[in-house]
Amino acid sequence: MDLNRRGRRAKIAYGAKALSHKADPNFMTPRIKQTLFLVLFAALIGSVFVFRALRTTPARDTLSPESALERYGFHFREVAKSCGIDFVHQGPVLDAQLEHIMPIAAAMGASVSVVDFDRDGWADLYVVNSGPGSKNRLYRNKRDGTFEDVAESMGVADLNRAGDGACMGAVWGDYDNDGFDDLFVYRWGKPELFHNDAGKGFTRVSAKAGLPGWINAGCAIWVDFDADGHLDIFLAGYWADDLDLWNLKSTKIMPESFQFADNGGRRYLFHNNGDGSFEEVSAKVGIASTRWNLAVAATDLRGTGFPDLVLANDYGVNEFFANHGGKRFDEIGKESGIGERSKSGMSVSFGDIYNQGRFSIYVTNISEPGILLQGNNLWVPVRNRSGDELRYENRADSLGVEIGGWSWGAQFGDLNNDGDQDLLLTNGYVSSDADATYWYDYSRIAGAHRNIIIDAANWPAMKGRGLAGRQQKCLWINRAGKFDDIAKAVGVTDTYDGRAVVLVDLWNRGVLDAVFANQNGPLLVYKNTVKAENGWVQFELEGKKSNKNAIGAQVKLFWDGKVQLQEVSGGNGYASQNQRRLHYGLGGATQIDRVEIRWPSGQTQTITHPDPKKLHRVTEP
Ligand SMILES: [Ca+2]
Ligand SMILES: [Ca+2]
Ligand SMILES: [Ca+2]
Ligand SMILES: [Ca+2]
Repeated sequence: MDLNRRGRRAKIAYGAKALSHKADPNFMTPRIKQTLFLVLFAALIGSVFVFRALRTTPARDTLSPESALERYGFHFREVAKSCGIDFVHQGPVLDAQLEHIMPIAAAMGASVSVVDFDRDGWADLYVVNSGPGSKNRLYRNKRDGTFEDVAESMGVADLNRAGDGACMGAVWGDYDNDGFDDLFVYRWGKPELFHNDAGKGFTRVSAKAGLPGWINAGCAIWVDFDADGHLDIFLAGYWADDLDLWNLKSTKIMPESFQFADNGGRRYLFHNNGDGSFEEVSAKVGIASTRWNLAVAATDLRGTGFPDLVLANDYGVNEFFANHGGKRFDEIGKESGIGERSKSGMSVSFGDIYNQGRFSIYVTNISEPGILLQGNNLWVPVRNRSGDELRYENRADSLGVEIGGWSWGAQFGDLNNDGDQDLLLTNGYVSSDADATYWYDYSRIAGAHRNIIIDAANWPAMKGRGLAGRQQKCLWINRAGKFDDIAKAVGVTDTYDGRAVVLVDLWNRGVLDAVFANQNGPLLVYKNTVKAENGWVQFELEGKKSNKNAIGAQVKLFWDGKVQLQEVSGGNGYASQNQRRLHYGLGGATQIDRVEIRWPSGQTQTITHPDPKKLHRVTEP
């Protein structure tokens, strides 16, 4: 609305300027030509691709750790090397017919997920690689501030062999409820399930599970969609299913449109039969879509007791699959307000940003100053509407979390333990040393006819140029529902091409540390220091009737006149999985009124006055 108006004004202004040159036969200088193309690009891509004066709040200048601690209550220090982590991601190398656009065709694969695979109470990290023959890492937490890679000896390293595809991400879930988290790895290629053998090794069980031979996956999560106590897998495709990206029969593999592409990969819902096998039931429950998917997250948004699915799609609108009793799903993106506009969705996360016991939804997109402004979305539930009347409105602009560059993964978490959920975002597409950028050519192809766009052979060669690279990450601190980007001030200063970000208390200190996975870049570990006066409390849940991981449990903390809702998650953001342990900041409060847990089984439990500054392990009654 407001955004469109401004956009139209900007376009008209550009148009008038160009027309005034009409008498001059040489007016089409390369610069004007480029500008015209970019305007055309915006017009063709539709209302959400608009020009307007940027109203960003630039990241504050850097501060000393002491000043940051004083002013904001926390600061980060990047410590990957000193804690023994030297991982550098290698991107996929696809069919040579894509060589001219390889940096953007193969721009994904950096992923990180948190697990305590050996159940020693200390968080470990699993990181996937994507280059031919490259190795994944499983970093075991040695409890002394360092990590060691045990992927090779555990049998989960060598997962990028020729013929198997390239890893895109991994999520952990205890599918057989034996107490140890099992590993699901998804690729542009063969999906794999590994059984965790009591933390001592892993056994590949993909064949027994009945997984398909090939899926060009964009994302996957663990979710118990029918609340039967067994974790199911939801997985969505990016590229079309029949493509082998290493042996292309045709180059007509690209999206058919930058706005409404429907020629991507299909969705899969693997129902866990409880005996180690899975049945694919997407058609049976009414989930059918072939949009180019990049992210999904599940939670019960409608208060039915069953988890709904929110999907962020590239080259199109987002989807909201409403879960009806674990038996049927309806796509209500448009009705709910989150599927109205086509953008380039890349991450989904849920956060109770106002401490009112309800989730808002954050989905990231693309914003490039002066060229393309989609803006990220923060969908806040409209007051007093729930169930089938549930509606969301996008408040990203007014709350200050709209502009985040070429955005990828984003996570909510209370980074300074003041009781308000903050938001951490990673970004950047393709960095290069070249002065020239690919934006002009990118806009030309984006504005072209379907038959042109769809054929990779028509995409202009990148020739070493970058596209929206070297971007400063965003860390928005939440002050009573208003967000302020202080990333640089608190020490988050890298400009790698970020993809995934996770939040995890790596050293059991009662704070959330952050780990970033970067495309063709190093894994970064940002260690958090929070001022001691701010309290916190953590909960680790174990289901009995519910799935053992308690994925899907909703937990409300009541304290200091506030309530904060969090949920145990089986994967969210982009290609990532946070710790399942729930972490709440308490600010200056020294007492907690109560905690209300709604287990995935539907059972509710209340704990009164749990001690602050403590991790509580809670088993389902
Ligand atoms: Ca561990
Ligand atoms: Ca298990
Ligand atoms: Ca299930
Ligand atoms: Ca906070």
